[in-house]
Amino acid sequence: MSNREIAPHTRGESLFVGDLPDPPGLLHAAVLASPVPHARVVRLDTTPAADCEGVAAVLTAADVPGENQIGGIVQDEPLLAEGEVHFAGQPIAVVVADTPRNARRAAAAINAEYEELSGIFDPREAAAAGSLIVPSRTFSLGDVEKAWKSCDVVVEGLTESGGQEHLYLETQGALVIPQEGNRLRIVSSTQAPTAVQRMVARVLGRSMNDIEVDVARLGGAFGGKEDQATPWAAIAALAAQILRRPVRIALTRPEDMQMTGKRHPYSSDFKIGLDTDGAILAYETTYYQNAGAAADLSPAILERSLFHATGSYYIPNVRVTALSCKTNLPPFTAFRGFGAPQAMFVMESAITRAAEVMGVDRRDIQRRNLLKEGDTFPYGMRAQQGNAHRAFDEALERFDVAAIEKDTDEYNRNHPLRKRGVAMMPVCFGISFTSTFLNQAAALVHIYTDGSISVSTGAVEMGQGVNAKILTVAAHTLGVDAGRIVIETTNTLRVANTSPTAASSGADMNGRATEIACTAIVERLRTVAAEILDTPADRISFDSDQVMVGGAASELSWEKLVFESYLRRVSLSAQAHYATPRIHFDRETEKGEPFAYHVYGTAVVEATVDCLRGIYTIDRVGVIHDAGKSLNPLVDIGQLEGGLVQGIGWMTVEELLFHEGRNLTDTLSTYKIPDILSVPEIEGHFLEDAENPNAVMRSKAIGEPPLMYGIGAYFALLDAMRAFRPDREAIFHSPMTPERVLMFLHGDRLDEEGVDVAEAETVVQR
Ligand code: LUZ
Ligand code: MOS
Repeated sequence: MSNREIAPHTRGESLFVGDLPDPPGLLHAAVLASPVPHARVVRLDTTPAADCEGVAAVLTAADVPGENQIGGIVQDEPLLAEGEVHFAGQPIAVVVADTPRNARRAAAAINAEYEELSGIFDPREAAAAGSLIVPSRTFSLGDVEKAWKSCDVVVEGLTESGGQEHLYLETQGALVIPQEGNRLRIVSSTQAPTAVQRMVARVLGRSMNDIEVDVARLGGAFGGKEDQATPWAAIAALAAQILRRPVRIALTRPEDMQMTGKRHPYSSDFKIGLDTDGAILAYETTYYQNAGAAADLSPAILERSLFHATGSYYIPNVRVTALSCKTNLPPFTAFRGFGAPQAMFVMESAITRAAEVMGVDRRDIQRRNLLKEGDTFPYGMRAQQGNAHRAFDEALERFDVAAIEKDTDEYNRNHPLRKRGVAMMPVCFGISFTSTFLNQAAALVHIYTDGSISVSTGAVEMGQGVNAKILTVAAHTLGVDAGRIVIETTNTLRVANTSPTAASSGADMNGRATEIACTAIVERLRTVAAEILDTPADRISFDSDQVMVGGAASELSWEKLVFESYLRRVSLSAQAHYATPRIHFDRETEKGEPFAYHVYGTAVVEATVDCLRGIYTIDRVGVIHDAGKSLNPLVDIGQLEGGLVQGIGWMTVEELLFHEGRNLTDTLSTYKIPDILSVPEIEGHFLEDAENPNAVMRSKAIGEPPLMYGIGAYFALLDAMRAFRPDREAIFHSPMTPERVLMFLHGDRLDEEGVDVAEAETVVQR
């Protein structure tokens, strides 16, 4: 949001897809989705639906004029099922009617019969059956086999991390309006306008220049609209093209929760080896990624897991393997962190287990092994800054972790039924798309003859504040008041071939493109100003709507200069393209320099567990975060807090449950996210003097990294639980719901009949 958008947003005046005025003749689409996870569709009779009130058409795969295929990385995903269904929630048919209600009623009237097939839901089972999305990949450094022999301690273990529902406020949707020549204008709630344009063209058998995609803003996305906004736009476009009428689709919350993918659940094995000083000498893991029924972005997410396998640590001998396992669940997809949170959870679990076996503080192992400048990642790149250490040590000091731990110990001694835990969570996150070609962006800047300015880029505003940041870049580069600038909608006619606004790189790359375009105009204006003021061009600069000569304001204003430039037939528009320099990666050797830079930081998380009930609070989180030279500290603190709370949710109360392939948590009464009352006291600070030479205006990307601070909540809870049950081994199975806490604390004291009353009484008396 830019400043101009905040007031209308707050007043509820900003328009989302569902709020746009109905175009004349508007129809509404609803989807028949598979109720079963794996089956042959033996009968699909749409006539009962066609006979329903208000129905304009019922469409199936047979009605797709182009390719019935929306797979991006792998061509394995039909838009509408053909013959077989592979997950519960898979779209089979589309009904278009005069009202959303009539469309949904008619969809329910379709007569479909299924011959159910056996399904696979567990990633390890899928791997054992050879059901993989793509071949497995392994990153390695040094020689783990040799290294195990020199370790004093080697421990192994297993971790599970659950999926996560995006729960963007605005559900998936699109509005498609046929234009002259049956070209289509699509307003889509997507992070990837070009992906929508490309896939719609493909499905409809059209060329991309027949399809315009426009995005004003999204009501949240979190990765859920990077790939998975596309089918809904394609479904509406299919109906609009065939019927030559405007069509809107907007999923209800339960539809969205049942039909769309979420964060990938992972099941992982780890093995870690250390010397008696706590130096990690070797680390080995296998990640079983539950990819669901189609590839979607899973291979890229798998890759990012490998890139983040060692978290914030330098480990000289590493071998990490990742398998993308095909199951009969909805295709899991991008979610803030994109595979990195899953990998970091495994790393922290391994360290925690090692600390437990060695009888040392987890924090000492963490600190001992933090990345230093020049250390090599398993993928060959070297750490460029010493900010992992700086952030960790500043967190220790600023939040006085020694005092917190002392208080915690004392609290735990004095409270038999309540225990506290403290965990530090260091984060290191690579910035850039891991697919090198996606690291490009463009901007189009117009200055109108009255001096007002219009900026278009490929960045999509989804509440993350990218427009505010681009506004800052444009105002700074042009030397004008931000009030002169409008950030336009993201539109494929103005900025083409956009990468998704994803990978935390939206402001970085589109900001750079904006800077380049503005600089080109500034250079032209400088020449005109030099002529008018009769002074060398290198003495001219622009500041606060004034032309400056040698740093002092001249009599020439921005507006006068702009109009004078127009009269002299100087172009007041510029288009610019930015491609992140230097980055490369070789998938043969699995080595390269895939990231422009890394973001670092450390959180200190404090939690209290009620050991009788299993309920808990995350009390306080202190964060030292490396934001470079923040482009907008208010936006960045907002991202830090929001990401952190989302990460805490993933690790604690957000439990995504499937039973036999059916989502049991498809409403807000069954899927819990943190509410405002459960949000901890958060104290976030940015690392000082952390200017980043590798991003726009020396800033750093912010979107995803803070989510991973939330992983600390798991380990703070675990410490509290183990203060109550020091006899039990740590478990690494997230989310740590109150039920799971209770089972850890007392589960072994229940007999088969239920509660062992004598034991329970003893527990109460303690
Ligand atoms: N999307 C993507 C992402 O296509 N590639 C990435 O590397 C990535 N990383 C984070 C979030 N989304
Ligand atoms: Mo994303 S997980 O769409 O940056």
